[in-house]
Amino acid sequence: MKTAAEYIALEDKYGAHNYHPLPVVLAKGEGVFVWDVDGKKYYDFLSSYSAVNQGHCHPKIVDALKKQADVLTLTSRAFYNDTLGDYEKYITNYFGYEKTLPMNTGAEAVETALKLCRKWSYQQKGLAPDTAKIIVCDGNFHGRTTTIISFSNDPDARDEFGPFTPGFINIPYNDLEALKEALKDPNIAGFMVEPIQGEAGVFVPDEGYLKSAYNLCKQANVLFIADEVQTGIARTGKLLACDYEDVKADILILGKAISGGVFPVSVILADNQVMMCIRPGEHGSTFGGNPLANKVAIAALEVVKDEKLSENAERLGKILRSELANFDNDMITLVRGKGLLNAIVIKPKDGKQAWDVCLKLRDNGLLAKPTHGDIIRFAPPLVITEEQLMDCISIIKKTILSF
Ligand code: IF1
Repeated sequence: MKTAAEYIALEDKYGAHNYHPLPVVLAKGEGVFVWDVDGKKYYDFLSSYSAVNQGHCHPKIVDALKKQADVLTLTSRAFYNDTLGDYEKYITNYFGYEKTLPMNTGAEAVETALKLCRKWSYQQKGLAPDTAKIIVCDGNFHGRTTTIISFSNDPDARDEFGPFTPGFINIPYNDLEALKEALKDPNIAGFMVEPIQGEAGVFVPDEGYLKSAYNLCKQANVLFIADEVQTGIARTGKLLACDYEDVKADILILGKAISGGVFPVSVILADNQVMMCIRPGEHGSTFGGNPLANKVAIAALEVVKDEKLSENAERLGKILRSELANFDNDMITLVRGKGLLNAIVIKPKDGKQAWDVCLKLRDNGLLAKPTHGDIIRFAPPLVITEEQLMDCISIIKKTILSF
């Protein structure tokens, strides 16, 4: 077996340097825990960017994968298969939509939503060819494709990747006046929004923002597109973050935890009026709707209901935020989030930044990742118990106090 340093050196030598990982080399996961190559055990407070909401290697989900792997893995969509229809029926009922379109990654599902929105605008709204515009928010993160980064404000995501896809209008997040103004343009086809901005640092909008934004879209005959790739599947304390405001998006985008992190699975959901705008040959993917994905996703969504993960996330999220908010120290300046999607803002102390805090947290048995220099995301798997959470809170407090 290699040492941790040897594994890191391998990635450094043979892999592209498109990430800057925390130095820890993981070899095993179970529930809320992961183990490194030396056998040291950690609480996972990132949950693979909210993909393993059901916990690492959930036995029911892994079992679904194993069983299907022996039978049929991929047919392509050139033929029907005996798992896709059942999955489509299951997921549309689960989220209350008439139709779904399966893809693999979050970015692909976002692309699918954007393409479908444009199709709808020409066929149903009657826009002139190639004039559709879609409103998006500053600080957004919707993925890494060339089109998606075209409307990012993050220089790292964008710079030197141009030329960019036209047809997008940026407005400030959480700003209804700006949305109202932008919707005056008759060529607007859709408004795409994250119910909570994840990458921006877990930015929670004002109460009522989503509902009002949805209503403004309805008045303007514009599709409301919710990117719940990160906020969805119980993460924020409800099945969808939009559920907090009783908003049913015209196009719902899901990924990550749909499979419990076992397999890349994403979808969009919409009703017939919108979804039927796409016809054979106009969109798809070799792996989208494959038998492994279909079986895995059903199992993963069943776990969310069976184990009441929304309720757990809502209850434990409140405990986490109140414990950290009442914790007297001069390094944590802000705690925010919903359910178990949370972030703290770190004020540097003696030159020590969020990165140094994460290294210490690692040493003390808890893995989290800094973003934007001063923010640390706290998002454990939703299967975490209250006792485990209290243990994590004491690790976090002990770590902060050591600076
Ligand atoms: C990386 C953050 C999380 C997403 C939303 C679509 C996608 C994502 C709302 C695309 C992906 C990721 C990807 C991950 C980092 C990450 C992230 F730090 F950027 F904010 F989750 F916290 N919509 N989010 O959050 O999904 O194509 O990746 O499956 O390494 O880039 P994807």
